[in-house]
Amino acid sequence: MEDRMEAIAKLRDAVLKGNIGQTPLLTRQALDAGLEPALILNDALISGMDEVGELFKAGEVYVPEVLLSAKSMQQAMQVLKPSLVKQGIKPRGKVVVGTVRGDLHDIGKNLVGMMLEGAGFEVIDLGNDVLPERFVDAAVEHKASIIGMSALLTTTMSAMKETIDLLGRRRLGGSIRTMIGGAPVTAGFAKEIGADGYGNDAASAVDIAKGFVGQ
Ligand code: B1M
Repeated sequence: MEDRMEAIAKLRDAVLKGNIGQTPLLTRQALDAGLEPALILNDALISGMDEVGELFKAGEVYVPEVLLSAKSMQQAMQVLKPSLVKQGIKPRGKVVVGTVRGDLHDIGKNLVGMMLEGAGFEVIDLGNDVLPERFVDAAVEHKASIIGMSALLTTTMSAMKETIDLLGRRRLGGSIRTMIGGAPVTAGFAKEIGADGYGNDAASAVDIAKGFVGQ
């Protein structure tokens, strides 16, 4: 029992420290020691990323540290995923993310995507310069319940409204929720264009997505 707890604590700590070299190894060891894949996912990986999110929100760690933690979690997931699939463990929800039309900035969007994955969501990343139609079509195709849009230019923010309007015209506004973010985006703008959520950082994006799926 103590060994199991120690294996989980070590892995959680490696995620927290963004130790990319260690997390796949520790995940393999935990699986080989017979630990449940769901326990490894929830108590080590997601729990570690949750804490990183809290530290980020509190201003105690910064973007580079969060990126390292997210990367270390992704590496661990490569090892863990086959076992999760075998056990039929489903993701928390599906989120389509992208940077809007005309906008090539993707660092913040990538961070949001990684944090969402870290929180147990399946993320369909459409990249940057994404047309409103593509956001909506991808959400329908992948049966995603959330569209997350990022914009870094004041001139591209209007594409967020176009996506939300398109969802409305296709009568999908009730089943697909929208959240938006990016440096020039504000809560007021989100309200004005009818977005369901606004995140001022990647950790809040995770909180909003959890709220959407009722967790
Ligand atoms: Co550009 N750029 N850029 N740029 N760039 C800005 C945004 C700018 C503010 C710089 C400035 O002038 N001070 C300015 C915009 C001005 C404006 O619109 N008012 C600007 C400009 C003008 C331009 C060009 C037009 C420059 C030119 O060519 N003349 C051009 C546009 C190209 C295009 O997109 N069509 C351009 C190009 C570039 C680079 C390619 C060189 C590069 C991007 C590289 C890349 O992304 N792969 C770049 C960069 C790096 C920046 C700055 C310096 C940094 C942006 C960044 O990555 N921040 C930026 C100045 C700045 O912001 N200080 C600037 C770090 C990132 C983690 O933060 O994306 O805000 P951010 O994400 C945060 C939150 O906002 C939130 O979570 C993240 C983590 O906390 N968040 C979400 C983001 N998306 C979210 C989604 C959510 C929820 C939360 O829900 C879905």
